[in-house]
Amino acid sequence: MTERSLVLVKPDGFARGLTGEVLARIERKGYRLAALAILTPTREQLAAHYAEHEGKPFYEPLVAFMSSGPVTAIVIEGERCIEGFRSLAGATDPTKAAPGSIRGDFGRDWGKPVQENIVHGSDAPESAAREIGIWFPSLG
Ligand code: RTP
Ligand code: MG
Repeated sequence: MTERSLVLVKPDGFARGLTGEVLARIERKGYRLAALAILTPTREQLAAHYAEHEGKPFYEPLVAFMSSGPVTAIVIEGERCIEGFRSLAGATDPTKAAPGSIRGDFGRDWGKPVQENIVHGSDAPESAAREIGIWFPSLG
């Protein structure tokens, strides 16, 4: 089924100049770019985006990290692109992520209280719709 997914190049990926690399991998895979923006997330956007993690030990460091600088927000489109992008991204823990994946090729543990793992990708059609509404209200 043709889906949309919300991808973020997180502040670590943006600062390291990996936005182009992430976009190239998305395009080489055959997914289409439907929207793209560079912005520094507000606490309100992050509270909405990460509502499911509120109260967890990594929540505050995660919000601090994600608001520390610009991100690239991208809407991608394609058959099963939600699962497909998570496969391109690799495991959450960049030390465990398989080589060949974005996190496996470029991520590692920096000894910080939150995993800095370069990208975010929606994990289900419902969360994709919710997240696209947060980052691109005009597409909602
Ligand atoms: P994402 O939402 O960013 O695509 O990543 P994910 O589904 O693989 O991971 P999730 O469980 O949704 O966690 C969201 C983000 O929080 C940070 N995190 N740090 N210190 C930790 O143990 C820890 N756990 C999660 C990561 O940045 C993760 O991507
Ligand atoms: Mg997640």
